[in-house]
Amino acid sequence: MEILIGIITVVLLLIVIVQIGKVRELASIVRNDKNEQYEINKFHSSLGVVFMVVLLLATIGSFVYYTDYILGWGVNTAASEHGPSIDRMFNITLGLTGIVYFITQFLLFWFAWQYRGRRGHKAIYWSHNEKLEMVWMIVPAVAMTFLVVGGLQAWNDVMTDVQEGDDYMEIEATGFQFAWTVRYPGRDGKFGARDFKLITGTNKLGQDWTDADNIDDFESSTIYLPVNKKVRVRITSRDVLHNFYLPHFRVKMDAVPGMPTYFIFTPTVTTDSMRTRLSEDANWNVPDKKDPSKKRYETFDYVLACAELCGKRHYNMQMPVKIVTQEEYEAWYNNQEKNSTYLNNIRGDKNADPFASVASLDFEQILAEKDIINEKVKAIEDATKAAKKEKRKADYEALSATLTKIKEVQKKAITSLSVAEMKSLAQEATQIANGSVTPAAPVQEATTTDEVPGVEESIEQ
Ligand SMILES: [Cu+2]
Repeated sequence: MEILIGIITVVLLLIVIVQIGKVRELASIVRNDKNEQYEINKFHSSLGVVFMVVLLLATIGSFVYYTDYILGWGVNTAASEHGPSIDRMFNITLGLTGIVYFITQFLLFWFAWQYRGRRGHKAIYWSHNEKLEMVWMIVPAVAMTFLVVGGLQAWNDVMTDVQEGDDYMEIEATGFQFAWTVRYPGRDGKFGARDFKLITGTNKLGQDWTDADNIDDFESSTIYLPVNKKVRVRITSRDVLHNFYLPHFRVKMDAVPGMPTYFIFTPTVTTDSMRTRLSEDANWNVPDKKDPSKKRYETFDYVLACAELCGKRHYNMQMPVKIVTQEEYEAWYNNQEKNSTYLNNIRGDKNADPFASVASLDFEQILAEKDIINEKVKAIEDATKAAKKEKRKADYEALSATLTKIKEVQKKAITSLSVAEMKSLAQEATQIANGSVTPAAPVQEATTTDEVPGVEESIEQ
């Protein structure tokens, strides 16, 4: 309300000033007073110069004030491989348009002041000036060509699709009013087929359950990605236009219903490293508004947002993004497979499940074998930690070696699609774990085990 009153006051004041000016002008015409007109010209052109100075100072001031928020500057440098090329384009464009802005604004107001109507001055009539016209055509043409060609080059670099043999992973993001659904392809690396006609309350992506590739696909409410790994995002929409926007990675692509788009990028800064980077910035070293017990940088997360005005809760279309190390990613991934949309929502539903009659669904068995392997890994991990904590050096070394070995098995199990192979991997893991029961070195002291009986038990599993 106060703002409205303020605006109305300013508008009314301006009207009053304009009216007074008009009255003065009319009066001088009636009196046929030329001097009065020259005075008015001088006053107006001087006001213009004052306005110019204020405007240009305000431009510089706001630039300095917001430097910490400008993409590509300070802590806001891009966190992806292609990001710097986009930042460079932004900066070149900002620099060039900035220079043009200062020159043209200066000329605009300076001309109005320098060439105001004055006694004894008469305007020259110029029909045209070829030299001048060439200059103001060629200079912008060269500048524009430079910007467009540079932009096109950056665009082509960024938008080149993955080639055969590339090492990359794929996720799928579907926008709908008002959230994102992010799907991972599961251990087969393939997304199952979708059909919008199959969309229901339990099948929000319209996955076709007769396509076995869908069985291991799972959704996640946070995007997890390993650092330095190329990721191709399939972008789709279920209703209206949305836009898949990851500002920190300079990723931005429309999500169009009925027309899949994509974006390929490689995140280069983990969430943890980004937090460390932000901790060095004063703006981030303040208590977080939502959780004052923590600093702002401590609660930082990368974010996926929607950058297309898509409806009244458009602002709500956010999803946290975590960039983690390869090991952290695998640990996370290992726990996600059981969230397969098929296993959670469809399995056992007689009407919807085409595999209902298949008593031993391979995927379920594969996950069961995987659980055995994960259990063994966990036991060795715990034993290794305990040995480290109790400073049993020889035990620790032996267990570390075992851990490396068993983790290799675990790694193989992440992508295996065969029940038989998973069974043999589970056996292998069990053997490795059992083999580590006797510590390699005889340094083992009875007292140590007595103090921590749990350690030996967990090794023996
Ligand atoms: Cu949206």
